[in-house]
Amino acid sequence: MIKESSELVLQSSKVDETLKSIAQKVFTSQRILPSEGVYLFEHASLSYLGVLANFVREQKNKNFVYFNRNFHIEPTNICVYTCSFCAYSRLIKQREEGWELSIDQMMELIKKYDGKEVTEVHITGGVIPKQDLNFYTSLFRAIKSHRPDLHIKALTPVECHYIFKKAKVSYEEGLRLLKESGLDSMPGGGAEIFDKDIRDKIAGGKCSAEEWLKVHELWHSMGMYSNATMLYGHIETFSHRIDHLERLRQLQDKTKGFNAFIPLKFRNGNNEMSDVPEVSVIEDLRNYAISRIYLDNFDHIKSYWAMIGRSTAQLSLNFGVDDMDGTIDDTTKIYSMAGAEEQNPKLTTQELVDLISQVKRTPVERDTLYHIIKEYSDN
Ligand code: V47
Ligand code: SF4
Repeated sequence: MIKESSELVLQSSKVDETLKSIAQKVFTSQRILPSEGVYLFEHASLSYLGVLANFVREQKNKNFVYFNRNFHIEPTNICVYTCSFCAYSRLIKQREEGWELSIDQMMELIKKYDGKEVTEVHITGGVIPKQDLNFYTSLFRAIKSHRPDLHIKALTPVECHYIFKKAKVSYEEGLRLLKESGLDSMPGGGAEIFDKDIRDKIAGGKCSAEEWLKVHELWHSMGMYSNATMLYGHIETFSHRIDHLERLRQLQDKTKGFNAFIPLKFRNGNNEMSDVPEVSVIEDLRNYAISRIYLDNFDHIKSYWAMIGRSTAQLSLNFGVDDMDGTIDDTTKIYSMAGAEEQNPKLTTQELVDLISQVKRTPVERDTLYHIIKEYSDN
C-alpha cells in the first residue's frame, strides 16, 4: 500500500531526530516552540517543509484557495518617514515624481468601479500632514455614502499612529472615529520586522513593534478584523523572523482578530537598500511553509502575487498558502516601483481561477472577511 507522506516523513532514516519530533508535533496538531521554528529554518529541506505545511493547510482549508475582487488606492506616495527599503521614501527629495490625491480625486477612482463586481477597496500609502484624521474620516464617509457595500480595508498602524498623534486623540478614540466613519478592516502593512535593532535600521522613526501590535489589539477588541505582514529577506536573521511570528501568534491567541498572514519579500529596486541582494524563490517557499507551520492559530496564509509574481504565488500553494489576494486591477505601485516582476499588476477573475485550478485546488471567491461568494468547483 502507498504510504501517506506524513508517515514517510516520520519513518525516513535520513531525517534527524529533532526534525522528526517537530513533524510528530505538527501531525498531531501540537504547537511548535520558537527554537523549533528556528531549527526548521536552519535544517529542514524544502520538500520536508512542504509536506508539513501542506498538512496544516489542508486541515484548515481543505482544498480551497481563496481570492477576492479588489482594487487599491494609494492616496500619496510621499512620506514623512524614510524607510530604507521603500521606493516611495526617496520621493520626499524628488517631489515632482510624487502624487497627493484629494478626496474628490479618490472618489473619481471609486466611481470607475460603479456597476463592477468588486467587493473591497484597499487604501494605504505614504504619510503626510495634509492627509490627517479628518481627511480619512471624510473620505470613508464619502465612499460609504456612494457605495455602502464596498468593504473599506485601510490604514496601517503607521498611518493611525501618525494621524492620531497629530489630532491629539488616543488610539482608542481614533479607532472609534475611523470605525464610525466606515472603516471595515485594517490591512497588514507596516509590521516590517518587530525586532527593535533591525526595525530601527530599516524603518526608524515610524511606530514601534509594540505600537503596531497595540493598534491591532485595540481594533480587535472592538470586534473588528485585520491582517498581519512580515517584511523578510533583507538584513534580518531566522531568529528575527521567528520572533516576529511568535509575537503575532501571542496576540492572535489573545484576540483571534487576524484573518491572514502575508509574508512580504523584500524587493531591492529603487531604494536605499539596493545593495542588499534579494533572497531566492526557494527561500520564499521555505518562509511560506514555516509561517504556515508556526502560525497554528491563523486561518489563512496569503501570497501576494503582485509582489512575488504569479508563478511563485502559484508555486506557494504547495507550501502552505491558501490565499492569493485579489484581482488588483493595476492599482498599486509600491512593488512595481521597488522592482517587482509585476509592473502592471492585474488579473481577471478567470486568470486567478485558472492559476489555482492548474495546481488542482478549488478556487473560491471570498469577501474580505472570508465569507464565500462563489466556489468554482467545475474547474
Ligand atoms: O508595509 C514596501 C511593504 C507594505 C517594499 O493586508 C515592501 O491584505 C517589499 O502591507 N519590498 C504595504 N515590501 C503592503 C501591505 C499589503 C499588501 C497586500 C495585501 C495586504 C493585506 C497588505 O509593503 C509595507 C512594507 O512592508 N514594502 N516596500 C519593498 N521594497
Ligand atoms: Fe512611508 Fe510606508 Fe514607505 Fe515607510 S514603507 S517610507 S512608512 S510609505
